[in-house]
Amino acid sequence: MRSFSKSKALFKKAVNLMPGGVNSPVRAFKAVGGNPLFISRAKGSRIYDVDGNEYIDYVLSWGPMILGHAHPAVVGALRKAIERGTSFGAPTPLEIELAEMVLKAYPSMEKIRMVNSGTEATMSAIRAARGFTGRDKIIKFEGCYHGHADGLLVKAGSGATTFGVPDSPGVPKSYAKNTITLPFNDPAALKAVIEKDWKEIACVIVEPVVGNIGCVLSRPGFLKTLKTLTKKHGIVLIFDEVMTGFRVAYGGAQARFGIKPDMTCLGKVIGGGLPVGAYGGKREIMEKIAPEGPVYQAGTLSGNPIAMTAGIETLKILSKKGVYDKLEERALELESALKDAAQKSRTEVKFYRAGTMFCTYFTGMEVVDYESAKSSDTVKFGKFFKGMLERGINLAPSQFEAGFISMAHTRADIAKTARAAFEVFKGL
Ligand code: HOZ
Repeated sequence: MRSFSKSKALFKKAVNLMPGGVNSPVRAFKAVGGNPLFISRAKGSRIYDVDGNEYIDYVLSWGPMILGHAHPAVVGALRKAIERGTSFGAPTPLEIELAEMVLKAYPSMEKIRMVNSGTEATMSAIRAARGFTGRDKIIKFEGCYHGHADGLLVKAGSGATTFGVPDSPGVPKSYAKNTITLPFNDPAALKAVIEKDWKEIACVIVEPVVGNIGCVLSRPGFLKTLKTLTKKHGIVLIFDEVMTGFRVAYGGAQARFGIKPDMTCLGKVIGGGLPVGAYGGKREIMEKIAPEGPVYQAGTLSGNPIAMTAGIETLKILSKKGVYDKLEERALELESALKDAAQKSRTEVKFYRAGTMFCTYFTGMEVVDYESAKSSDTVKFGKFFKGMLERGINLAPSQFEAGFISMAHTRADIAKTARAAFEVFKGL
């Protein structure tokens, strides 16, 4: 049995200092029971808690650490960058370097603005879309989570669903009324609303793979319909690729599925583990942003040189030939191994994957939207989570989050994970 006594003692202190003892709700173990692990360090595919326990990590800081933790090239570049100063509040060549790398990988983006988080990216992109179209309403899909800005916490996934508050108190009704929510993967519902109300609709924002209710893939044709309808009615199509960007392919979901949105939001991987977000898109939309245009958006630390450095070094490695083939191969190994473990243990699970994002649901239903994701037996998930943790496998402490694989995950890691899953499945 592993000891968690130091984590427990720290959590006891933390709950008196921070709401729920954490600085972001999804970190708490509320949905699975117990208290969060306090982490002391991480390297490659491994993460270590303050009690000295080692885990194979599939959380990867909720996605950014695609190279694995503390990659030597990133750490080395960061050391040098810190020596030169940590923030200037003025332009640096690093911003240009990262912007060029991103725009080259995402041809749908002609201009980009760096911000500090995914929340900032989506909030600002929506403001730009509203400023550009002169319309107020937005469409989002049930279970998609686009950060915690007012107006987006409506039928939101991630921690909002995990903790049963998809519609957060504190969001004025007057904000929420401008957010239309529709089921994901339902082209008829989308068509009906857009055909009727398009004159009022500024944008549709979507996670092209819904990573905030696990890992929900779009049905064939759904994203294409989205593109056709938005284009026809002058509605801005925003892909929230905070999770999928540089993750499901170097060019993100838009490259993987061959759909060009009008705007894209990024975060996670482009910061290489530091706080970064970005939004961008068509020139005529981005030209509305201050100081070029009247739509205001700003940030003291935006384009921070340390964060830019981590992003640049990460993308340099990811852009090398064969990296995504290797990632895909490893992810497929995990998929086959977990499906095999489920079959051999006669456990009813559904496993979904897009590149190196994945989720295991305990349901007999195909998971295609918010409602079907919620059909998963979360009590079983909690037992699965705990059993895996006891065996040294760190998964997200919620059914409604994606798992991630990094370049540092080895065949041996996958094999160990599958053995643990078999044992846990058998005991469920
Ligand atoms: N948005 C991520 C979860 N799906 C992680 C950030 C957080 O909420 O802590």
